[in-house]
Amino acid sequence: MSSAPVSAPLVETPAVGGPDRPPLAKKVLVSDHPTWCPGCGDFAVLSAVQRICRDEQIPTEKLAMISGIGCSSRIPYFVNSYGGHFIHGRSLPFSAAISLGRDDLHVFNFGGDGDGFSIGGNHLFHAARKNTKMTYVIMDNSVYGLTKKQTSPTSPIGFKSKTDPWGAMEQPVNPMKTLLTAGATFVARSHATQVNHMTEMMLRAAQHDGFSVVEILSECVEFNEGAFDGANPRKGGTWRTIELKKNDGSPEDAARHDPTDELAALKLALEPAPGYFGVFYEVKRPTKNQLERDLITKAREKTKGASALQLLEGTFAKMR
Ligand SMILES: Cc1ncc(C[n+]2csc(CCOP(=O)(O)OP(=O)(O)O)c2C)c(N)n1
Ligand code: SF4
Ligand SMILES: [Mg+2]
Repeated sequence: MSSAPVSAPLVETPAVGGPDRPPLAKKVLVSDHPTWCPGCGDFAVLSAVQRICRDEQIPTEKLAMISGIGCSSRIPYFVNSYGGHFIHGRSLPFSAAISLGRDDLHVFNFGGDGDGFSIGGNHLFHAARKNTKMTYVIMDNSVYGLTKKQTSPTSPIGFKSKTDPWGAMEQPVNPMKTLLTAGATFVARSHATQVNHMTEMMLRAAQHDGFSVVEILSECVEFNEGAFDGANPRKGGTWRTIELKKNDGSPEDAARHDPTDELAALKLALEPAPGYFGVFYEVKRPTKNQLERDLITKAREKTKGASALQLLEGTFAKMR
């Protein structure tokens, strides 16, 4: 899934599945014991991430699991890989630096609705437009879980919380609309109870060359119980998936969604809650990783492979 590294890793480890290393088993990706409340939707998200890393045989030393702060952001503790639990809302620029410096790594970024759309909202916008290669998994429970029930940017109007004891009054963020208009090149949505669908969306996101985002509705059983039952058929809800175009010329294909059509994606995003699930948008655009690689190559050609010291000395010489 990755392209040539900007800088080579310090230590080369044997290839998984090769003579010196067995195929990657899911248990190898497990680290520590998750500390979430029993029944929390985040368990299913963790399991799906470990499943795709196992299925894709991504060696643990090629994985970087980064997060902000929140219950959802605990994920890096539970995956055996490089990891970072960063400042609330600030994990995207941190992940971008890792991706640009070591683009042989698969960078996953995890966070909650508060981390992504509230304190980290500004970083989300710029990470999306820059198209730095990483996969951002937003575990949306429509509440601040870790800090024990405050209104979050995705809490619906009327949601009673410690910050809105009489019910939330403000218009919530529409995650799909926000991500599309910010310029993300892969935007998908899923539900933690729909395990196969969620795993498929995360896999597609991880295979995307660019900034990919999956919003996963992940129930906080402690502070927002039943919030996403409306999309859960086992709880009497309606599960509406996006059927993607097959380009097979059939009459029914006309009604299917073209994921490169931004306006069609926005139309789907505007559907009232619980809305649609699947791939809303998927396009190719040069990544910041590629643009920087090209720039470095051109600069090296121009300076005829001079070392950093020689360049510095040359600059000082011109200043004399
Ligand atoms: C700079 C800063 N501001 C506020 C906090 C307090 N805080 C910790 S987690 C959190 C919200 C978490 O909500 P969300 O991102 O939705 O994650 P969840 O716990 O719901 O998974 C807040 C406000 C903090 N740790 N750091
Ligand atoms: S408080 Fe909510 S989000 Fe946090 S671990 Fe418990 S159920 Fe999950
Ligand atoms: Mg939350």
